[in-house]
Amino acid sequence: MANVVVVGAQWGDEGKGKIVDWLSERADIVARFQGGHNAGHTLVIGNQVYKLSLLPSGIVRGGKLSVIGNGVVLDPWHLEVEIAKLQGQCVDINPDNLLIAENTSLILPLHGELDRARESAVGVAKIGTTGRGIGPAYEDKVGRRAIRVADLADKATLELRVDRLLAHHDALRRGLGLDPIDRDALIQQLLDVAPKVLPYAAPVWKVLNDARRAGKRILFEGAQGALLDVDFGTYPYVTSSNTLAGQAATGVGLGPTAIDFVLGIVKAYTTRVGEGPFPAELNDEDGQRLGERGHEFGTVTGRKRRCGWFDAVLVRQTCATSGVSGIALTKLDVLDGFKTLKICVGYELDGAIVDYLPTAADQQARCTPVYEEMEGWSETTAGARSWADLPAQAIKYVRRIEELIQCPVALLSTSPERDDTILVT
Ligand code: 2SA
Ligand code: MG
Repeated sequence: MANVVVVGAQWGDEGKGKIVDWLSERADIVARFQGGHNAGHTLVIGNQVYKLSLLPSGIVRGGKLSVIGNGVVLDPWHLEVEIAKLQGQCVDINPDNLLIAENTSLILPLHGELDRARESAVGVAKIGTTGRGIGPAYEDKVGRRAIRVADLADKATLELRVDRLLAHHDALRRGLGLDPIDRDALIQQLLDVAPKVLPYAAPVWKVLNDARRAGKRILFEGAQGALLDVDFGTYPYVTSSNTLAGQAATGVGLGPTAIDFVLGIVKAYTTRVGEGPFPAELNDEDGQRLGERGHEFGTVTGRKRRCGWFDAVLVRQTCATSGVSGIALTKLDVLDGFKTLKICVGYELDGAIVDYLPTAADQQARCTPVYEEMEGWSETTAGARSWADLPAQAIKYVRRIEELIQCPVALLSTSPERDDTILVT
């Protein structure tokens, strides 16, 4: 398959990192198209553990071009730190294997500050963001006052852009009781960091269109998950970008015809970090056990993830909104040893059964899950490398999921190890 988009089909943390790494072997280019350093991908390669949040996963593999597309919001200081950290782990990073779109908007320190100030000001109404400035940076992009990578190359342009930006931010900061921004200091900070970013800057849209014509294979690496999409997620408890597969094209400067296959990454149960609706959430021993066995803590913030049973209603919905061609089912082994498993197959809303999550917040809050029960398995599935290694009940569980979400399972991942992956044919 030529160009594959990998997207999370739940609330993120489905295990995209490993699958992207597995697929990157078959790709020439790995591209990020949305989000920023709010993402967290853990890659285990041999005895090395790499933690990536902004850089595409392809960076740890030699001979690939990694690309940060215009749909991403980029914190240049974080970029510098992440590059240095990986270089410390002997990963080669240079302008030959990393490109950043010139029209990528920047995350500035004021964005992080604003993100955190807002979150603490609203108390219980908070979103539960990663505090990385993602939302405020996207607001400035859409508000047409962002500073973009290309602006770093010219001092006069940069000054104009900063003035435009601060006219907005200083007014906003007054309302939150924050001091105005020191204009000259910010300009100097940007000029200082510019040499760390500009060597990678390129017209990514052109590079990728040319690469496509030359028959190169592109792997699009999504961050977060479909239920955090700013349009189709559990708004307002979402991130500020489009996380659905359609964004892969716009987020790098290709058209939708560039996409050949959409792989949705789906965890065998459900987790969510941050606030917001979660119909199948478990606040009992089963939920506790899923969290412990699945090591459900955020890569970026270390926050404990909320856990629940597999919600087939939500995944059927996200497979539809992302046009998923096939799914990769991950972390099946976390379910090993449960006597009984439950799958959410519908919601009861005001006495009726609904087969999708309604948009209205009050209706979402009144949705209670309708479960189907399945017998579990006592054997271990961790590390299974073929279909034949799986207990019959586990196969039944996977097949039932396929049926319910109306989408085939293309891959099955049975441990964080790259080779513990079953290609389902
Ligand atoms: P933000 O910071 O504005 O994007 O936060 C808005 C909501 O989006 C959620 N969000 C995430 N949820 C799961 N995983 C994410 N990335 C990290 C990871 C999370 C971590 O992959 O491990 O380390 O905590 C991610 N990024 C954003 C966030 O929880 C809010 O609900
Ligand atoms: Mg993650």
